[in-house]
Amino acid sequence: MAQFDTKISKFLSYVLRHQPESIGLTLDSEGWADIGVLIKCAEKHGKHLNHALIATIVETNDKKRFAISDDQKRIRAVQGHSSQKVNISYQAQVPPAVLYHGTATRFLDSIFQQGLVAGSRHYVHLSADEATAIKVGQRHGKPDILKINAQLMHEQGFKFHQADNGVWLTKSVPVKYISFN
Ligand code: HQG
Repeated sequence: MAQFDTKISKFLSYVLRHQPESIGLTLDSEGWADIGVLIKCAEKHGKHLNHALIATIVETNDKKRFAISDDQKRIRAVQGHSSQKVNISYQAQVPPAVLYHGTATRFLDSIFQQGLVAGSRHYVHLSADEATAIKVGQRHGKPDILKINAQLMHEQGFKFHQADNGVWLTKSVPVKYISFN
């Protein structure tokens, strides 16, 4: 992605996941924003967007972070929200037997005391493959990969969801389902 597009993608992540009110934007409970309104709100805050640019960013985004509605009128982030206005009704899905969580070495002590917690986001984010988990962990420092016994969690009643971009989501992961080697 070009540097300019990365900047816009970060701006869209910020307003569509975390702080829509920072530009006077309203998201519905499924996380959708009207694209025309988004363009106007962004313009008032010095960000020049248009429909074609938004469509390009949605299509080319490296992690497929955004989706456009079938009627082409609305946009949302597919996961990663912290905004309390949003509560996406993801379908419950059967997870793979094992999922991975990439984290930083400095968080391990706390994780093995409390389990994985969602923090400011709505869900703990898990990956189906280790390579993705390493990349996620690297964002925070020296990465370590935790293996999650998703099959047992599922059997014991924990709910899992998969966002449109493939990221697995669950509310929390107690210590007994986490292993590290
Ligand atoms: C850690 C990116 C201490 C957790 C990625 C993580 C992902 C604990 C950090 C998405 C803990 C939260 C999410 C505990 C969890 N004690 N630390 N009990 N429980 N943690 O950024 O999973 O580029 O909110 O291990 O690709 O790193 O934004 O979550 O290190 O899919 O699209 O607390 O963000 O996607 O960090 O990343 P984050 P994450 P985007």
